[in-house]
Amino acid sequence: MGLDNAGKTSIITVITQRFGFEEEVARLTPTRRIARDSFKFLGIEFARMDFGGQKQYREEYLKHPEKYLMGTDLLFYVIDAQDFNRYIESIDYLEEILLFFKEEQEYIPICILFHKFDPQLVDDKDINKRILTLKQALTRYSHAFDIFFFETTIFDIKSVMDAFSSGLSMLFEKMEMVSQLFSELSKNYNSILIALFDAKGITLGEYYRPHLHLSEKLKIYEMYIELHKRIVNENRNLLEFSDKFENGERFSGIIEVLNFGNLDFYLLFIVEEDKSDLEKTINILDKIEAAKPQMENLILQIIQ
Ligand SMILES: Nc1nc2c(ncn2[C@@H]2O[C@H](COP(=O)(O)OP(=O)(O)OP(=O)(O)O)[C@@H](O)[C@H]2O)c(=O)[nH]1
Ligand SMILES: [Mg+2]
Repeated sequence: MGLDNAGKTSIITVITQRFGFEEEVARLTPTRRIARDSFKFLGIEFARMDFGGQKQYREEYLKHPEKYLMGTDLLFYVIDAQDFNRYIESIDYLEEILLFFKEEQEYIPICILFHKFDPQLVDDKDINKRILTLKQALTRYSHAFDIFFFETTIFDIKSVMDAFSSGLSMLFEKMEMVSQLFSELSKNYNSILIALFDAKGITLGEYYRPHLHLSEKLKIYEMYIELHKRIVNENRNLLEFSDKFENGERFSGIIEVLNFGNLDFYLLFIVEEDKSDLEKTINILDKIEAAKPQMENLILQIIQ
């Protein structure tokens, strides 16, 4: 939910397509009423509703909230971070939505997306200050609701996928254990990243080497999307690769497909390349095989 023009439908388009979405996003027109679709995550079917944000629709939802909002498990609220003039209007709308859930005593997780936080704005003092002020104002709801903030932009697919994945993870109790496990595992290797994705690119858990630069994270994610396509097209279970960052640092990695019944998961593991001793790098990649049973066990617990 969110005001008209906030970017809700664009976000859903990015999540469902992941690549080649630019044309479709450019063609979007305001959503009329509610656009419904569904998706599967961890074998569970979710109904997703994209609430058209034009004034007449907002008024209708708020007039009969029980008709539209009852049974919601998770709310993503999208604010156009660039549209300062509408911050207050947007907060007012959110407040009314939360009032309904409060009355129903449905304290669902709320993910608030400061959207259109485009790459060139990351270091912009003005917008950062305004967003911070808004976050501070919103913390007054955090004693009743679990509120999570995200900065997103369609020009950084990962920012959108992270917000979506984190929101969904709230609905699966044991999911945070995946990242914990990866963080433990990372200590045994010179790991740059360990991540587990579902077939649609939703993150179940991840570990990134601290201080990994944003551009490096993006490079990895975009590379992953390409390699994932290759794995699917070539019907493979394993793919090894090697590449370098802009600063020249080389890395090696593998993607391994883990099957559980009809669910596929993708394990992405990237380590620093040991220039002086390539044998060592290969050993590390071999060794992660040893950690697989632990991982598989955890996945089983989550999907049960
Ligand atoms: N700069 C920038 N523009 C964006 C971003 N995401 C979406 N937009 C643009 O914002 C406009 C509105 O996007 P929509 O996704 O249609 O907005 P909406 O929230 O679905 O609007 P309603 O359906 O009317 O409620 C479009 O012109 C998009 O191209 C973003 O991350 N950055
Ligand atoms: Mg829309």
